[in-house]
Parts: sequence; C-alpha cells; structure tokens
Amino acid sequence: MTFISGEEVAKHNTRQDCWVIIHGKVYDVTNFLPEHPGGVKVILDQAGKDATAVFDPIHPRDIIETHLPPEACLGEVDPATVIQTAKVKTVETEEEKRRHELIKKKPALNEMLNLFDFEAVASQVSTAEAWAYYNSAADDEITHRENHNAFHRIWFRPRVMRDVTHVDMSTKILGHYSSFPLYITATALGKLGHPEGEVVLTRAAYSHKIIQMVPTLASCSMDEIANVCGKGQVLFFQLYANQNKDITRRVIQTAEAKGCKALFITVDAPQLGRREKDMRMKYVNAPPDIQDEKELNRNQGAARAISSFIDSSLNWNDLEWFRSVTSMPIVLKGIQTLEDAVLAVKYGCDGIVLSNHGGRQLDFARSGIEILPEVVEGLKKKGLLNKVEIYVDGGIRRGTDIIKAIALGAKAVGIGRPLLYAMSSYGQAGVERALQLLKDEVAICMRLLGANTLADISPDMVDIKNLATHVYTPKDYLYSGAYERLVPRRSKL
Ligand code: PYR
Repeated sequence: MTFISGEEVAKHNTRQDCWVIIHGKVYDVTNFLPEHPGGVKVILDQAGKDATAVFDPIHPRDIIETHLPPEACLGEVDPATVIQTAKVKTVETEEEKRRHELIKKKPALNEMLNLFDFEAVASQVSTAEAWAYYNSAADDEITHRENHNAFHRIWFRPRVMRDVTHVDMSTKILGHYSSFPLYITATALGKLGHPEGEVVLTRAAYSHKIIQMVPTLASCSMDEIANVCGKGQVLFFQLYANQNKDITRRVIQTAEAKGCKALFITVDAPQLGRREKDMRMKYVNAPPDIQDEKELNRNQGAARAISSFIDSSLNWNDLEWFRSVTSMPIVLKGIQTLEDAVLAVKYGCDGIVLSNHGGRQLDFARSGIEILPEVVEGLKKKGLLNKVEIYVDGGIRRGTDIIKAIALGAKAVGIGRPLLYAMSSYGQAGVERALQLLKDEVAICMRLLGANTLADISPDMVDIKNLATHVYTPKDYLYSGAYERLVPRRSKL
C-alpha cells in the first residue's frame, strides 16, 4: 500500500480534484462527486481532509467498497500529518452541555413503564438532529398521529370463563419463529441515536427471539449486523431500489449471502416525504455561506441528504427482475389499498406490509390498521387471502394495538420509532425493556380477552364499527404529552 502524507492530500481540495481520508485511507472521489446522494457540497467541505468523523454517523463502513471502484483508493495516510475536519468538535457547545446534564438526570430504566415513557426521555436526551430526523413526519403530521389514534377506534369484545393460565404468543413470520407477533421494522441512521447504531437492535432482537428487518440506509454495514447475530437469528432485509440496477442487485445479493431470509421492498417512497422538523433543523444548522438555492435544498434535513439515489421509476414490472436476482421471499412494504394488495398477490409477492411509512410520506394516507379489514375482506372474497402474509406497521405503542391487528387478520406487526427512542435513551437494555413491556402487555391482553394462543384471537373479539370514522377519537394524554410541536424544541428560529 502506498503511503501519502496529509500535506499531499490537503492539496487535492477542489471540485476538479477531490481527495478525502476515511479510516486512514485516501480516496480520490472526484468522479463520484456528482453521484453522491447527499450532494456535492458535503464532500467538498471535507476535500483534502479527514472526513471520517462526518462519514461515520451516516454511512455503513462497506459503502465505500460498494460505491467506489477499487482504484479510487490511492493509499494510506499517516494520521499524524492529517488536517482534521472542521466538523470534529473539541469544545462542548451549550446545547451539548444541556443535553449531558439531562442525560445524568434521566429516570432509571425500571421507571419506564410503557413506550411513551421512552419517547419522552428520548425527546430530552437525543441530539437535536437525531430527534428531528426520527420524530419528524410528513407535512402536518396528521397521518403520523392518526396511526396510533386509529387503534383507539377499535374496542374489545372479551370472552370470559376460559382457562387462560397458559398464554402462548409465539408465531411464525414467513415460516420463521418469533416469540411474539412483532418484528423490528427498518429505520435509517441508527448511529444518530446510539454510537453503535443498528447492532444494538440486532442484539436486543436476539435476546427476545424476534426478527429484525435490516434497512438499506443502516448506519452499520450488513457485515457488522450479521457479525453480532446470535445462533439461528433471523434477519429480513428492507430495500430502497437504487436507480443503478447493478448496485441494487449487489445490495440484495449481499443481504442474501449474509443470511437475510426475506426481501421487503419499500414501495411507498419514490421520493422521501417533506418532514419539516428535519428540514428546519438542518436549515438552521447550515453554515451561513450556503446561499445557493440548489445547495440549500441538498441540506434540507437528513432525509433529503440520504435519499436521492432512490429509483422513482420502480413499478410492478420490476418484480420479475427482483425474482431473477434473489430467491428470498418478496414482501412489498407500503401497500395502502385493496387494489394494490390484489396486484401484489397477482405479481406473486409472498407478503405485504400495510404501512404509510410511519406517517413520513403522504400526509392523510390512512393508517395500516384501518386498511387491514378492507384488505383481508377483499382478498378473502377473491380467494387470495391464503396467498400472502399480511403485516401492519405504524402507530403500534401498546400490546393491545398488536392484538387488535392480529384479531383483524395481520400475521405480525412492525415497530420502528419506539425502539429507536428506547435505544437512544437507554441503549440495548432500553430496547430489551421496551420489548418486554410490550410482551407483558400482549400477555395480559390475551388473558383478559380469553385467548391462549394467537389462533384464539378472532375478528369477533374486536368492534370496528367506528374504525373508518375519522371524526372522534378519545384524547390520548400520554401520547400528547410526549408529542412535540412542529417547531423544533431547540430550533434557533
Ligand atoms: C425515512 O427517513 O423515512 C427513510 O425511510 C429513510
């Protein structure tokens, strides 16, 4: 390997000749600049410097190998000669001091009694960027709130006088064991919330014997995640199709080679939605020299920075291609109507996730739980119900929410943000406790409903006559207390 001095690297600091150092290696990224999903400027800010501290929180380590040709790596650098990036902060800001004080004062983990407790703590101890990105949703965030509120319009019809001493909440998802009907759905940028990123969720998933869906936009690489898996642990993979089919193929095949057991293709995000908390946070933090309209847009929040590679031309005909590059079962994540559920079955998909992407895409999209009865009824009438597994995500915060989805025909539910909040505030122990709380809630719900197994939970145990009525919902004080208004808590506006 050639050794290059930091002084030499520093000379290559222009758009026409751009070198950066990442993890001690020097890369010529000049040709890659126009392709960078986060825009040219963020790389140019690091031109000639060590970009590791800026690179790490956003990218998995193996992304360099998958996105740059081998010849882009020019050699190694002597760290002592390197000019540090301006973003490596040595002085604690007032904001960081305040956050560190709050972290010291946070309640003990055993005081967390439900998922909203974690959300409330995370809202205080997360960095402003992490909170803005995780918590944000599209436009007025109506769908984000509706996702949980919709569960309030489903009421129980419990059966009594049944022996419910033994409750078994285990199930199989696409044939794989899960200790209860919940999987960890894909969420991007785990390292914003915890320095170790998604591997924290992987370890917690193993300890609870549930399945984790690994995101395309994980901060950890597929290798890092696969390496911490326990014996027999099952992972699924969530895909954002890249405009470059070669990259898409490579990403899918890497996931399969690393042992992922299903491919969940996100279909509700040809472009990521407008999340104003996220956009505003990045806007206020943008350096004052960014005046150019084009560059400014590139800096509107983490979501915009990471997503410009997504293939907006994705369509039903592509399913044949996906089948040709993988033997994993294919699930479409983000189905929102019966019509598309029918098409998914006709195109041979193995499952569908009724989801609006946590309210982060189209505001006023209906909640997955509201669509569930329409999809189950419709598929049943067409004789297609046994052809797919149906999952629901969005707004799951209680064990009762999980049971309501099961009663209405879901095989399992996905959960995202609440576990990011638990991870951000208490690490792996937090995620494990959050999952345990949900399990405890599921167990008590099953007992009080008169169900020993998930198969005993039937549609007649829920009253859904108001589910599609968007007029009245009970006030949810716990959720409202944790919910943050649209102007970010620490915005400088
Ligand atoms: C999101 O921000 O919603 C992504 O899926 C990346």
